[in-house]
Amino acid sequence: MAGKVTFTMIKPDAVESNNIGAILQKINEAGFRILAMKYTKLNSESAGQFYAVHKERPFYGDLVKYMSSGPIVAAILEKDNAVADFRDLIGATDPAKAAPGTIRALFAKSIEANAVHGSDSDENALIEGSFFFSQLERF
Ligand code: IDP
Ligand code: MG
Repeated sequence: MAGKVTFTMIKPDAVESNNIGAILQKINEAGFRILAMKYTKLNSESAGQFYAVHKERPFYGDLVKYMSSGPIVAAILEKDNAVADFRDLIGATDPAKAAPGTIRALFAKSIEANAVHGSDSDENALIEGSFFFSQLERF
């Protein structure tokens, strides 16, 4: 499945603002198929684990607090060139720098509360997808 799937989360700010439906519509319109989806909540331990790669960055503590502050939607998405195309669809990390029409430009509140996550490589898409979903081979 390398190259064909990516992993996303709709983050607490976007869930709180009732933007799950609008964001999923954007994702579908861009040609992504939802292979698995879960509405759930991270506690601080699991958010810390998910973002462990950012442990040394100054915003890590705040990020863990934010990502465990409310429910999220986790999903595995399928499309050719999924990782790169999804990063294009969501836009830059900082919504002030995200291209017009991207999900972060439309829905993000701040560089931290930036509406959605998108994997940055095929390898991380598998690691992150496995964090929330078992039996990935079925996809
Ligand atoms: P990405 O989500 O665009 O891949 P990363 O650099 O991987 O961005 O950072 C992970 C998450 O950490 C971001 O989506 C955002 O929520 C948060 N973050 C990144 N940079 C900052 C920052 O400078 N201040 C506060 N939060 C940040
Ligand atoms: Mg990242």
